[in-house]
Amino acid sequence: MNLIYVNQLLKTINPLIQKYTSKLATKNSKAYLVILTVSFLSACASTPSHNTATSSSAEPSFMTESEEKPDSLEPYLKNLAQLHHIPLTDLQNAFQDAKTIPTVKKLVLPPAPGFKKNWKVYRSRFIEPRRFAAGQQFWKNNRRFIQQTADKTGVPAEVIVSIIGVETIYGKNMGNFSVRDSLMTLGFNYPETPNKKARETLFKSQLEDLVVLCWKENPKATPFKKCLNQSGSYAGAIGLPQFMPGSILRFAVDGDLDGKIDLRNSPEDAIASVANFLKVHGWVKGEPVYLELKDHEGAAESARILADGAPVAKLQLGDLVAQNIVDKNELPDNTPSLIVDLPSPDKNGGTEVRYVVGLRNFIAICEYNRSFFYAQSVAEFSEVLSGEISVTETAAKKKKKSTKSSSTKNKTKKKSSTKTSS
Ligand SMILES: [Ca+2]
Repeated sequence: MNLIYVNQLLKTINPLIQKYTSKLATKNSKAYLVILTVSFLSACASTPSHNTATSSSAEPSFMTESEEKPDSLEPYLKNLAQLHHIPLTDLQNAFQDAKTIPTVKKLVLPPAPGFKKNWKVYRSRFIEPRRFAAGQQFWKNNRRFIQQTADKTGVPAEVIVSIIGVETIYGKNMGNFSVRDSLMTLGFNYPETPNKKARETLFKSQLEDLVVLCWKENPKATPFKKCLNQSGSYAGAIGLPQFMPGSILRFAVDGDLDGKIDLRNSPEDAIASVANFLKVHGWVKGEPVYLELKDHEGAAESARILADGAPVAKLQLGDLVAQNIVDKNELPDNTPSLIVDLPSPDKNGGTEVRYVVGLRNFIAICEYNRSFFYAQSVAEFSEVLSGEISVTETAAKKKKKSTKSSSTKNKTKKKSSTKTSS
């Protein structure tokens, strides 16, 4: 969500970690780390956003490793008690058994030097038959409420369903780290990286949001502690849509109108919250998420020059039409646009790059998770869910089918990789 680079990164690789943690529960930690590293390297986009999850199956033994509480926790709690009018003893009790989790620290380390993100690999992790089948079922089970929400917010049903699928496979991978302990680990004991200080500030702020959120709902010792200690991703993201505590406070919605926000157990709350988040972050009803380039080599070359990797719509669609990059369409010429580059390095040192034109709704999805790979995966998975393309088809094939144009491939060799797209 509105979070940081690292959060995004975490979230991007999260489903992979979930997948492997459950498999590796009985294996030794060395094997775990090797596979974890491989999954990180193969799937992580460079600029991803907020959160992550982990397997909700039995906890692997490595997760029980822990360290003592940081010394600076006590003054932090005193400050929170004063700021938010929470009895200090309740706060202290709720953190009495809090633990730093070494695994969480390992999971936020940057990828190994030389790692190159790969769009095709990334996409294949998210757009696959199992997630698609689960998405169809989730949509069917909640069809009426999803449609009502789409009508109310202007966010299409398939986009809402897509996000919840990409996040957690509809609740299958919501994570089983203590949110309290994950956020305490990252807020007080972030690994020694250049951005350590900024990250600690951010995670301390999320921990504060968690405290506020839990106290608001449960101003009594036992339920308060239980709320803090609820399970989530190793970055502290919660529930079906993997909202960070701060996003729950600011953007979550009580969809089923039972007076509580429960993103873990209420599909309606999750659906309404995802749609509200996108609406608040600039979703434009009826506008596509992205446009394909024109199917000629020159369009991709022009796009390459304009691509800067930043999730900011600083271009205007009319200019891209004038430059023969996209077809003229019904959208106004001043529609904010950006070039999205999605590189797939190959074994021979070349890089095939898929370019698309992102529009305002692409940016809204980037607010959820600041990654081109993430946003484009959500967009293309929504196309699969709505039946525009099959789960085994790529969007490029869809384009060829719809334009019935020549077989010229829309790809270029990327000449430099100074950008930080996705
Ligand atoms: Ca509710």
